[in-house]
Amino acid sequence: MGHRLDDVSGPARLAGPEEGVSQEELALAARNHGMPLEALRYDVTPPGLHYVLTHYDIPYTASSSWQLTLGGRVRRSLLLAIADLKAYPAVTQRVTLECAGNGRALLTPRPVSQPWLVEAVGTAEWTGVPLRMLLAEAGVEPGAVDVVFTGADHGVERGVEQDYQRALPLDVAMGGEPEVLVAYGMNGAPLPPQHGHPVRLVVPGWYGMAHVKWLCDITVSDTPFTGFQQAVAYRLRQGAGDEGEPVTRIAPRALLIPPGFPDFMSRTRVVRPGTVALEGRAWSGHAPVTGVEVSWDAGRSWSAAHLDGGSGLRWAWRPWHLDWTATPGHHVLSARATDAEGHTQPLEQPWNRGGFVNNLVQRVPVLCLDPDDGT
Ligand SMILES: Nc1nc2c(c(=O)[nH]1)N[C@H]1C(S)=C(S)[C@@H](COP(=O)(O)O)O[C@H]1N2
Ligand SMILES: [Mo]
Repeated sequence: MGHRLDDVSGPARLAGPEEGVSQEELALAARNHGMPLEALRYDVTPPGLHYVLTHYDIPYTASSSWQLTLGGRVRRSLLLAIADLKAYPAVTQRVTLECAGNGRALLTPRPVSQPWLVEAVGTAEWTGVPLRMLLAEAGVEPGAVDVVFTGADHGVERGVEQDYQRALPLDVAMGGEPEVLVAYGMNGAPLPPQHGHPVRLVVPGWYGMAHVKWLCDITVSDTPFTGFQQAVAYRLRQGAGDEGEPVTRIAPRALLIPPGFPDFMSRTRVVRPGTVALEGRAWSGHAPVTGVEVSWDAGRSWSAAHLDGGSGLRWAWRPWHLDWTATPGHHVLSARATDAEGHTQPLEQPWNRGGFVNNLVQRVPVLCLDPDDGT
């Protein structure tokens, strides 16, 4: 096995019927941590609790010497230091970020990759320059179709050595709605190393893979980008040979703030009989969330929850709440979000080879204690 690298360019391997999570998956899970779900209580995820996903190593980067190049099909190339970026008007947006692989480890069969349950999410206030301003300054030439973003991290993935690179269609990059940011601030401070210090892309409403960290180059291209993370990874495939649809915007999801208190090993929630205030968050990258329903009988019946907060923060998760009267015994709680375009969450797993865009409704096992048992 000494010099073996993973197989070239196919989609992720599928785990066998009885195959548990391997030490390789555990190593990924330990590096790429999720947001503890109790942190759903915060409007903005506190530092260190936001999920992290990094394909290769976190590069060691200094903002003092950082330079961002912008070139390709433009009238004049730009070379931008952090101070140059800060000279543009700053825009701050509250954005909920979610990994496209969120929910993957719950799939059957399981695609072997970063084994997320449902915790690959977080919300931050990102500050930076609108990308369209930098592109306007450089002057996009006719014929441009894609804008390619390169991170400073480097690795090998399924046999392909690469810099982390992703592209956006020109209309999305120039769009203004959502405002794509070249961000240098997170929650009012410089970006931490794991979130892309000193500069990253932020694409509100799109899954995480589009938000390129440690951004060092922007290239406007007159041909569609076919790099690994665009053409091989992050596509919705049923069969290994399918071309597949690209992964883009975040499908709706609602999550519960875990009610009661947990059992250490099983993480089963424990509550006492009576009124339990159920609360959570919901978001969608397609359109604003218009409804959340809650079930306490494993999805057989649903009750409408109250949506809280205004609709002013379009790209951030929205709080919701509903009281539940808990009775002694075992229960399974679920929540389901629907957005203004009618997208909702399935009750059956939306399976694909990469385990992307799996917004199957969450199932939260709860044990309600029986006071007559002396507990
Ligand atoms: N340069 C670079 N950017 C990257 C990645 C990466 O590995 N390298 N991972 C992407 C993926 S898959 C996700 S989900 C988000 C995670 O962002 P976060 O770690 O700040 O939460 O970053 C994206 N940007
Ligand atoms: Mo991701």
